[in-house]
Amino acid sequence: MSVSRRAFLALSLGIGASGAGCFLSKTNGSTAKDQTFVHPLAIPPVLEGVNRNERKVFDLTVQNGVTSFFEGSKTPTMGYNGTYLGPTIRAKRGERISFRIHNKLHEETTVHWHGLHVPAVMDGGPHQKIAVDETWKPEFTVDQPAATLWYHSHQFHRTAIQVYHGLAGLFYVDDENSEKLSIPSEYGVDDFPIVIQDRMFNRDNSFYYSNSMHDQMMGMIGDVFLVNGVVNPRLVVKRQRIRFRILNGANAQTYFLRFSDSREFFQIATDGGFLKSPTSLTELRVAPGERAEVLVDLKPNDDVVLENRPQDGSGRGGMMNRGRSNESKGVLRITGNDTLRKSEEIPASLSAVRNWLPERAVKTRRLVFQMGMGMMSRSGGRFTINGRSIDINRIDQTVKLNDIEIWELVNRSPIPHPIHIHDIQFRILDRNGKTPPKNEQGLKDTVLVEPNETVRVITQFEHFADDKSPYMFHCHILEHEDGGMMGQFLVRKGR
Ligand SMILES: [Cu+2]
Repeated sequence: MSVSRRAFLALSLGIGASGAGCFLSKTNGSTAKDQTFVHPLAIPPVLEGVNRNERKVFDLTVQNGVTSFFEGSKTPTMGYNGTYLGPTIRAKRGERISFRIHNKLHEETTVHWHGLHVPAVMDGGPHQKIAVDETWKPEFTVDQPAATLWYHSHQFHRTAIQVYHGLAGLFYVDDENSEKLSIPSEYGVDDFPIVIQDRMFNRDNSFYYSNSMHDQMMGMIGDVFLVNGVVNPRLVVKRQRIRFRILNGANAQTYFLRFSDSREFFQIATDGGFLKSPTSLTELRVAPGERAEVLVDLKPNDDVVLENRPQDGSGRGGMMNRGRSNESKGVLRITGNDTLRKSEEIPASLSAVRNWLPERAVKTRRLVFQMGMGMMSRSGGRFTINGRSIDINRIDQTVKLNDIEIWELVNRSPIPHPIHIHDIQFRILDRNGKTPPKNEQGLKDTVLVEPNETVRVITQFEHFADDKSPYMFHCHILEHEDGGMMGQFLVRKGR
């Protein structure tokens, strides 16, 4: 039995029923130093589509399941084609793909293609509901640069709980550039999907999910890390250089990732594809919904831990952190084999990255994100954009097809909000007037906006117009999204 497991059981005996102000801890404040990593990192299977009528067809079943995260434990979960999370969907730019998504849950769900540029009716937002026992058959052409994207539930008012229980998976887009770059690209060998989440558990090992005011306001933050659905994971590597495709799949927590020995690594891609060139980092901030691809080098017999170090100023400090320490916690242990196959040099240049000149923008929209500090209420409209909570029957913004626009994202609340815009990839123009860091100078679909920060992003709304079906824009802290911090925009053909 692991240290954390024993600590958990000891704690369980001393703690009453879960509820507001009382939460259970699997780790009892243990830090990276005394953590054990006993479970081999799981690699989600790649979903091989079937070629039919010049389309690649993918079958997904949304289902309930039971997952064992600890020895002998049973946690009720949800997954795609499995009990927790889903397979990695892989398609190449230019391919026509279609899905048969069957809902075997006991409740409605949707499947949103986060980061994919698709028609609004194919987007899988709250309007594309899949009733119990129904099958949704979206179809679209993949037409965007190679990127690590993902898919997840976007069920109205139920996104947080469904994603928390496991409804998320990765979606890789490949293109000619990604296939010819000399970077690690062997799936599960030197190119690893890394879906990071945090969860809390009840004494009976079910997920602890709280509707308390605190957890709805801060978002549901757990004390146990999962990587690809594995607790205390360990990865043994046989190559000198590895690529991590990191997805922050958390409901609410922004991660500050670094290696335990502070080694340098290189970010090569943002949400929407490759950066222009690799960017040296020792720490990576990745907010819920964001992705980052990084390269890191190992030496034979290396033993290093990927850690999360919560930061002051990340909105989790002071009275907001409910007694959590700011100490590092291990996320994933990485061990090098005693011999490592040598990798090729990292290319100096990765890709051209699309950009738009601010002078070409025909419109600037200002979106102000606020949250009430009083009693939280789903219906009370405490999470707002421009003073309004989501109304699923209201269109908040109407964009003209092919227009280049600047969206000014203003955070007037005490905690950071990762803002996600459907349909498009954007570039960050500036943060409070300053050029964003180099590793944010790529295509993005989600951007963290700090308290008192204004982030300007620029994009173009192309290809898909629809007079009736809107796309969503929202905070990717899923409790905030479900709580109303979401709006709808139409893309319409010009007069
Ligand atoms: Cu938020």
